[in-house]
Amino acid sequence: MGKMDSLLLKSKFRGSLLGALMGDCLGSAYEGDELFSAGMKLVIQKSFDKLQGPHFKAPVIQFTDDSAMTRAVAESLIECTGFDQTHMAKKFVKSYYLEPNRGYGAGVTTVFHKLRNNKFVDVLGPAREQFNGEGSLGNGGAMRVAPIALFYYKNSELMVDTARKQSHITHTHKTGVDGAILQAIAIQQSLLLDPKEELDTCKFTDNLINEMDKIEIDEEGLGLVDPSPYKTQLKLLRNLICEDGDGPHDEKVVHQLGNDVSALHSVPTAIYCFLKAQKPIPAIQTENPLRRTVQYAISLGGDTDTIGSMAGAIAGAFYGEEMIRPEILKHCETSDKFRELADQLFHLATA
Ligand code: F2R
Ligand code: MG
Ligand code: MG
Repeated sequence: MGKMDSLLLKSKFRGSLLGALMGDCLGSAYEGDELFSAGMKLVIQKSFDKLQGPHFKAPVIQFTDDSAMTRAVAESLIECTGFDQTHMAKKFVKSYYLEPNRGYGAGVTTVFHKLRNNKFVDVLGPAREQFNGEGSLGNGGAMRVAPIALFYYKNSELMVDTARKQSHITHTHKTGVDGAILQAIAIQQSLLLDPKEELDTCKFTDNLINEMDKIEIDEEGLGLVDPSPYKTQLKLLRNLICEDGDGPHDEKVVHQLGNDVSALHSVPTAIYCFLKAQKPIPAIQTENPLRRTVQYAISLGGDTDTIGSMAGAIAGAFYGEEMIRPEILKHCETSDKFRELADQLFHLATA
């Protein structure tokens, strides 16, 4: 694609943040449940249909930690006109103490307490101490990374470096950090593609594999059993996407890619959901590929809000805001704020 039309790019910025919000809000009710039965998938289908219906006056669905932290990342980038690790750490802590009941990870709250107690003198120490010094391998660094992918979309090196540094505030385990980097690269790739052209899912995956090849280097000599676990997962993903017919059963997808709270077993799953939803999925009745992405992600069970949010961020960056149904979005808390943040990021990133 040549130089992208500015209106399309603006719509893609909005699509990515609103897609992330939508996945989080709609997935939150199901978080922690097993992979769903056919009956439960029908319940989810009906729930989405109802939300999309014109006259449904349901209460607005609240967002969780995924969106609270995404908002904090976006606000910090905007207020500092770029990345400032201490500023972002303060944003996370402030956001947490204002609304501690947003369903934060059990471990990450310890980081917030320690950061507040050390008055941000040591911004990276608390995260390093997590899980007996192993660091968190949770998907918290990945679930909030969309604003960084957007802000630095023109400079891949800076984007990767910033995705890494923002993770380090709470997550230091290599797979927690590399998951955030992979999610950022997937959003950037989607942002730069033309949604009017058919997406080459194999090429999309191969590009991710090539990028992770540069990232997954065991620089610290950790002697890992699998030194490139994301490449391994992405190769599994590629095989799943290429299966004939209606594709693999959901059980196989969950078994191979995972659906849990670890970054390694959720980021590739979110990417798979986006790629799979390029085509109709028999159990999911909608013509809208963005809704299909989010609904499919949630139907896999497990960490539904986070996988839904990450898949929504990638899909929204590809399709743009036009593919997000306003009837659904009006049921998601603070969507106006997320649109405003996307516009501010767009202006800064394209200035
Ligand atoms: N916390 C949740 N869901 C729990 C239920 C919420 C419920 N609906 C409610 O409202 O109360 N979801 C959120 O947490 C995930 C992101 O977590 P994050 O930010 O990565 O946090 P943390 O605590 O660092 O890691 C999460 C868990 O992963 C396990 N873990 C991490 N590193 C580990 C290690 N090195 N060894 C062993 N276990 C490790 C721990 O169980 C952590 O608590 C998202 O799903 C978000 O939606
Ligand atoms: Mg959550
Ligand atoms: Mg979650």
